[in-house]
Amino acid sequence: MALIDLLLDFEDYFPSMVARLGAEAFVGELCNGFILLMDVEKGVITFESLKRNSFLLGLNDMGDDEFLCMLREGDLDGDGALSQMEFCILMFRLSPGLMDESRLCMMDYGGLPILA
Ligand SMILES: [Ca+2]
Repeated sequence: MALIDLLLDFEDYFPSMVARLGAEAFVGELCNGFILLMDVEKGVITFESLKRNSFLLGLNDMGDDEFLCMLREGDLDGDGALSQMEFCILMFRLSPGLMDESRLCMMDYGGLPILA
């Protein structure tokens, strides 16, 4: 599956998930996703951990290029890995319909004005 298809799937998927779970539970789901994908020793998602754990999320047909693209896209501080905050922000950014909702969530998570 190409990354763009994946993103389009997310876009369809997330708003309905938010509607079903509520925003708070949705953030919890994202955090679960992060924990599944992260490198347990480093506490962040790296290229290696993403590659190793992506099958847990059913992303096993993604290629190296797509993983790198996802990392580059989400890595806001340029350390080459995704922190929990970076991962959640990336997931929200993949779903434009959630912008208003995500701003509210981010305020609960430290008030970062990243999506403003
Ligand atoms: Ca980073």
